[in-house]
Amino acid sequence: MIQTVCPELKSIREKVEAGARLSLDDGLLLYDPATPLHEVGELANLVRENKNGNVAFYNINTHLNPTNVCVYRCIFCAFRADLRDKKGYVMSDEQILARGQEAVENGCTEMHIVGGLHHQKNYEWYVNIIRILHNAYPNLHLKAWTGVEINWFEFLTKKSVQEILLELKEAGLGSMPGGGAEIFHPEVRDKICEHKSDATKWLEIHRTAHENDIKTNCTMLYGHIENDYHRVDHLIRLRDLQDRTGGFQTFIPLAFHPENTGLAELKKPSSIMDLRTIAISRLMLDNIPHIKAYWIMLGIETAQTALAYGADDLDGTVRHELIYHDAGATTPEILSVPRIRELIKEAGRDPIERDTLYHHVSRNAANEWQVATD
Ligand code: V47
Ligand code: SF4
Repeated sequence: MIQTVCPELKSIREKVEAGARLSLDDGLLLYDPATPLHEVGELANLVRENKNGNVAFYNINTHLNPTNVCVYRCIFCAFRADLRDKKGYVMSDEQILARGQEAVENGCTEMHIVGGLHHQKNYEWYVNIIRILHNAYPNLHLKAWTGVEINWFEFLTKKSVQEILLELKEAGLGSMPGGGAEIFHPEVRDKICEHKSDATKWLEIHRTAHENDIKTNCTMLYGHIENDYHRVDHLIRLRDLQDRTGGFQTFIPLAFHPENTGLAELKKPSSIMDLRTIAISRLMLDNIPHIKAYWIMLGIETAQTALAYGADDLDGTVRHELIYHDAGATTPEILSVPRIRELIKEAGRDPIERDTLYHHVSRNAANEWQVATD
């Protein structure tokens, strides 16, 4: 039983303790700065421990961004380049395969693949990336292409979402990351990324993935021009889809990094905002199993603290991350396994290595891994 000091929180506390669902108004109250953060965090921690006990997950992963050239111009993006930009690049098959080799040599279980929507690359180029990596490294899970990219493939090929997803699955796609969700509400979406797939399309693509046994993640980009209502509305739209499909594995709130973007005049969100958003996500998304505190964006200290505010996952050791480092993230490029385990233990949690689908992973002395059978 949690002792709530803030009287307005009483009915929310009763709902959380009874396992009942929170409403839009509840979400707005939780975002009110007058609602003490530590009480919101305590409630979120209750849900987190009911769902995931004392465990905090991490994985050993790498990122691959095969190109940064992109037809879109999302105002928050520091990663993209124009076709003839000096900064623009496209990786060759050899470079892509070398990344696969490096990943496997370093014990990675997952490669997270996303990139720009290149003006001149056809759909087959994107399918081929999955195919060559999967053929060469069949044990490396390929978590690839956001809903925005799948929507671009629809435009390129005029095929249905289902046909595209099944072709990618056949080529070796393991699951899909949660990017491209940004903020669903059109009041914000139309200003920050007006040309890319809207909320209905993004959600339709994830629904179709779930219906075809492809697990996906989901995200929310916060701390720019959106308000409390837009954030809570976003969470409820994700929760509604999860009620129908159960296919989301984890939700990742993404803290906006303004440097080198079209919104460079904004400050990045405070740690208070980060922790409140993690906690509210845990409380609102009662049907999504995991909440990820993505250390690359939050910073190591806030991500570690987030393990007491609703989060049960730190993402991975990560190598070759570009999207946030281009936007001014000052976090390291990689965390070692001992360091990530130490951070989790220092937060009072039990570190568990997972694979992309949240199976526990065990390793032998030669660092060869397998899904643990317990
Ligand atoms: O959709 C782009 C965001 C997302 C910036 O599924 C920015 O496990 C902050 O979705 N500041 C892509 N954010 C990354 C993503 C992700 C990350 C980690 C794990 C998983 C997962 C997914 O990055 C984009 C956009 O929302 N983004 N620019 C920026 N300046
Ligand atoms: Fe392109 Fe993605 Fe950047 Fe938008 S966020 S400009 S779609 S690379």
